[in-house]
Amino acid sequence: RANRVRECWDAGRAAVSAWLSIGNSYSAEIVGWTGVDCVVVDLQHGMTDVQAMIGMLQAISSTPATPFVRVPSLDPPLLMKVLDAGAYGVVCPMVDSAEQAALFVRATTYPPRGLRSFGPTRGLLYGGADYVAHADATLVRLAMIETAAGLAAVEAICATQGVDGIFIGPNDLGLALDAGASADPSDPVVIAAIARCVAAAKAHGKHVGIFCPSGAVAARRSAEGFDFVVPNSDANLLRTAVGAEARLAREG
Ligand code: 3PY
Ligand code: MG
Repeated sequence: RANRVRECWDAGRAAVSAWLSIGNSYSAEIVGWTGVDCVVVDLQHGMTDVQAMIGMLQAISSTPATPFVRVPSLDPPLLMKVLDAGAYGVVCPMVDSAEQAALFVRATTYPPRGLRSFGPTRGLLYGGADYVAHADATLVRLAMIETAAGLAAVEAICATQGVDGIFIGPNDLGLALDAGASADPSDPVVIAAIARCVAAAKAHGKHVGIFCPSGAVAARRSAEGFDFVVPNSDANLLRTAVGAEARLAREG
C-alpha cells in the first residue's frame, strides 16, 4: 500500500497530518476521515497505550489517511512493534546525535542494512503480501529535533542515511533554549534555531516537519518550506471547539 505522505512529497506539496492524543479508535476513525493525509498516534504524550494504539491504527486503516506513530523514546523493540502493528511512519522524540539517528534508522530497517526483526503481523494485512519487500522504502522516519544537543547536531542528523526528515518539537525546543514552551515561538533565539533546522534539512535533501497550534500557522510553516505540518492535536481542537460553542450558547 502506498504511503500518502510520500505521495504528497513526490507531488511537491506539504503533507497535512492530524495528531492523536486521545486513545480511542472511534475518534481516530473520525479524524482519519477529515481529509488529512496522515494521522499520528502519539504514544509519548498521548493518553494511550500500545493496545489502544492497535485499535486506533485499525481505525485509521479504514480511512484514506496514512497511519504514523510517535514512539515515547528511541526504543528499538517498541519501534519494531509499532511497525509490525501497521504504522507507515515513525516519529522519534529527542534525537540528540547522528549516532542516535542511525540507530533509529537501523531499528526500522530490515537486514542486511538494518536490525528490524521479522514479524510484520498487522503490517502484512495493512501493507499487503509484498509488505516486507517494500517496507524499508515505504516507511517514513522522522527524527525529532527538540533538545539543545539535537539542535547542535541537526546538520549531522540530517546527513544520516535513511532519515527521511526531521520533525521539530517547538515546545521542547523552546524549553531547551530557555525561552519557554510555545507551539508558535516568538523568541528570536527559537526562531533562529527553527530556521537553522529548515536550512539543514534542505541542504541534505531531507523533509522537515513541525507541530503547529493551528491550520493558519501550519499554512505559514508550509510557505516557509516545511513539508509535514500538524495543525494541532485532537485534544486541543476538541477543547477549543467545545469551549467556543459553549461560549456561544451562553452569550449568543
Ligand atoms: C514539542 O513541541 O515538544 C513536541 O513534541 C510537539 O509535539
Ligand atoms: Mg516534544
